[in-house]
Amino acid sequence: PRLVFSGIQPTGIPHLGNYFGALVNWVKLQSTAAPADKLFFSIVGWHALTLPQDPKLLSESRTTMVALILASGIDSQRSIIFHQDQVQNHTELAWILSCMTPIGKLKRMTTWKTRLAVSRNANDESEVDDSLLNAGLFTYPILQAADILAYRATHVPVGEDQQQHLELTRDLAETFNRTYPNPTPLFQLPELILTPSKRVLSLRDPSSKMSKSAIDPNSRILLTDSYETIVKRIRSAVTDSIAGITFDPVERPGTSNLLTILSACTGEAPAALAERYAGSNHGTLKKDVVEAVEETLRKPRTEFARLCEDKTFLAQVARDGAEKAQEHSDRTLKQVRKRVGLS
Ligand code: AQP
Repeated sequence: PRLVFSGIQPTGIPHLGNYFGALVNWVKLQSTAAPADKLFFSIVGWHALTLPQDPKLLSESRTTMVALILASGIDSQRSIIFHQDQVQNHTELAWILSCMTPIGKLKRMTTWKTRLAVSRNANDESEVDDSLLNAGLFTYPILQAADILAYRATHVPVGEDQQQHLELTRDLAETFNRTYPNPTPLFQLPELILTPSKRVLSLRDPSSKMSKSAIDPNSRILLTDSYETIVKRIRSAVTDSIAGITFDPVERPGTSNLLTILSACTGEAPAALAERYAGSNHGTLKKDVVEAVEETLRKPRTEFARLCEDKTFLAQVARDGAEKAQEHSDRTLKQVRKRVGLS
């Protein structure tokens, strides 16, 4: 049987990128899972702390995320939805793994290199200065490895940006198995399930991805946005002044992003859509994107509003999830402690 593990940060309402890049795939995995398969979907609060968070907003986002995962179609009877921060095994395993992780490996993580580049530009210094970045930003890939390995997950659905972190996870699993081989290797190497959908880009700056934490709210469409907001944000999406529609992510990232979104909503390939819209203008394309997005989000939005009325149920889902996650990860940690000599 497969054990699927994936996570999402409680850093705000998910946008179309999170929806197509993560949530929709989780629902697909849930519907195609064999009866013996287990699915764990974690709201990773500790990861959220790598960037400054307003405590009140973070606390609200944690609850909201439970509702949004359910509203997207995850069934709490079938899958385990839980808060990472309610299961201490993650941090304990992360510490043990961090004592086996060469610093050089962490320095090679593209996510870390990007952070460095961003901070360097902000300070306008030629030398890379990491002295002000927090250590959590540097070591969080180890916490991610612990999230996965604590459940001995066999399959991890993630986007391309996370591929390198999964490699690290596999490396750490192997190192642990080699260092503590008896009686049999503890960890099976988790496999990546690469998200099939394309990365959704910012509506205001198509050179970057759509992100919860980007400053301009018009750069993204949230799962809870009203029809009016969707209209406003798609209408103001940055495109180009080239006549007609083609799918060319390099030369026409804004236009191609609209086709990517339409494709994710309708299931039709971006290239096929481009052919159909070849003679149309951006106005026509945008109008159809609005309708497709509205059609896609209507159900989760309504379901979300309904679930938010039932805080007791949401708390119950999180409590049940944490209990099951604890029980499951306890089995791994018991073994880990014994093998390293701390039991
Ligand atoms: N723009 C995107 N297109 C496709 N997939 C995306 N994901 C994120 N942005 C896009 C995928 O969503 C999952 C959960 O993401 P996360 O909340 O754990 O963190 P993130 O990747 O850092 O997403 P954000 O929106 O950019 O959050 P902030 O701004 O808080 O850092 C992941 O599987 C990710 O690939």
